[in-house]
Formats: sequence, structure tokens, C-alpha cells
Amino acid sequence: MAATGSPIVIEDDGPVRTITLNRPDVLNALNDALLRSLTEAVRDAEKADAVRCLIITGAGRAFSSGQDLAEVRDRYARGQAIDFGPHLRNLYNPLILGIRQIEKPVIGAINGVAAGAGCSLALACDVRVAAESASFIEAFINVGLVPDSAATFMLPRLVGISRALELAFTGRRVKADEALRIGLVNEVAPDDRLGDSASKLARKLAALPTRALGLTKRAINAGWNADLETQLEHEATLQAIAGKTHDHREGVAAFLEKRPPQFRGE
Ligand code: LHQ
Repeated sequence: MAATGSPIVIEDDGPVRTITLNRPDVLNALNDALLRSLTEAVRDAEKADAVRCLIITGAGRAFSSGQDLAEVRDRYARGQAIDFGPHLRNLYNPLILGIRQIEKPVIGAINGVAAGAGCSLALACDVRVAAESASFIEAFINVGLVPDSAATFMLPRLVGISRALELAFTGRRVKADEALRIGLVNEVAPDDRLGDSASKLARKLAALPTRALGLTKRAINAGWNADLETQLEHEATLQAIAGKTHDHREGVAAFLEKRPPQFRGE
């Protein structure tokens, strides 16, 4: 456990690392310190061979309420208007890219409301398990802003362009049952079972061939914007890498020997 007051808490349970956003008094609003710590934590998880799956969740009753608006107001009061261009480029974009590019599965355990850039953070995760009381708000419009932190990239890909526009235009709250129905989340769990559900999925993913999972993520990310020929070639390149791993050999041997495989993530 990190010290009290730390903007994030990092805990390892075997190969599963959980990062908890830890500003519950402000619904885990994203200030500079939290964003920097979280980006660094994702980078550290990438480097740590022992970590084979990541969970991102929030402390208290929210996942994240998005950009810390009090920080924005305080800077305005000091006459230091934030230029959101560099703010996004320096603090948010590296975080979102880090999550999309880390070659390990990232599960968002969405424990409560995810609003604005907090919603974008949830959408950047590979898989989302939501508590029954969780909700999603494209809150940007409510403060006169444009969806950012990859919301305009992830949201239409998850729910389709028309629904994405409706959610971004209205800034209305999408509750967990609707989120499941429209493909915004993969699973909904009772509030008191969210941690268990996310951990169960994480343990399952952490026991799989990590290298192949990572390459699968790379391939599917690339496939969104590729033409068929390019993607086929990319698959061949990645399969050549996967084919040289221990876990591939182990999977084949285990199948033929009719025994469970012992994947090492190598
Ligand atoms: C907060 C916040 C918050 C500070 C609740 N900040 N304190 C923008 C700029 C630049 C670059 C990056 O990207 C962005 C994108 C964005 O993220 S813009 C969107 C920012 N987020 C929002 O507009 C959401 C603001 N929050 C809300 O609408 C509500 O708090 C929600 C719907 C999330 C939850 O409502 P309630 O359950 O009724 O909670 P609450 O409003 O009473 O909040 C609890 C406390 O948390 C409260 O403080 P207090 O001292 O009164 O207990 C809020 O002031 C504080 N809080 N969100 N983003």
C-alpha cells in the first residue's frame, strides 16, 4: 500500500497489479499529480515481467469525475489560464497511449461514476467490468468542452457513431445496465462483487500466454485503421514472434499430451 495521501495506490496480488485512483473526496478527479503518477505506474507495469494483468479502479464511490475542475478554477483565479492543448499533450495523451499500448491486458473495474476524462480513462482500458451502480457521463459538453483523452476515438468504436454523438452531445448519464446493452462495458457485477469479478477475470488473463495477449492487443489496435493486405502482413509478422515463444510450444505440447498447459508468460 502506498502512503495515505498518495494520488494512486498500487497493490500486487501474484501476477495481477491493481492501481487505485485515490482522491475519493473529489470522486478521484484527475489533477496533475494523479495523472503523472498513473502514467508512471502504467510504464512501470509494462517493465515488470512479473506483472501479467493490470486492473485500474477508483477508491470510494466513484471511478473518476474527470479533470479536477477546482484546479482549473484555482489557476484561473491566479490569472494562470490553462492552455488545454499542452495540458492534454503533456498529461493525458501519454497516459491514454500508455494504456492502449502496454502489451498486457488492462481491466477497468468501474466502481462508480466515470465522467469526462474519467470516462475516457475507463474507455481506454481493454475490458470493463462495471458495478451495478456505476455510470458513464460524457460530461465535457456540460463544461463547454470537446470530448478528449481518446473519447472521440474509443466511444464511436465501442457503441457506433450515432450513439457516440448522442452521448457526447447530451452529456447524459448512462447507467450500468444500458452500458452493458450498448457495448460500453463487458460485464456488470453486483456492487459488493465488483472486486471479485475483476480479480477473477484478471487471474484468468494473467495465466494465459502474456506475450500472445500483448501481440493480440497490438494487432487489434493496428487493425482498426489498416487495410486488409496490410493487416494480413502485420498478423504474419506478429505470429512469427508468437511462434518463437515458450508458451506457444507449451500450448501445443499440452494439447497433444492431454494435460493443462503451464504458461510462463514468455
Ligand atoms: C470534483 C469534480 C471534479 C473537482 C466532483 N473536479 N471536484 C478538461 C480540461 C482539460 C483537459 C482534460 O480534459 C478535460 C476533460 C474533462 O474531464 S471535462 C469534465 C470534468 N468533469 C465534470 O464536468 C464532472 C463534474 N462532476 C460532476 O458532474 C459530478 O460531481 C458527478 C456527476 C461526477 C457526481 O455527482 P455527485 O454524485 O452528485 O457528487 P458531487 O457533485 O457532490 O461531488 C462530490 C465532491 O466531489 C464535491 O465536492 P464537495 O466538497 O462539495 O463534497 C465535488 O465538488 C467534487 N468533484 N467532480 N471534476
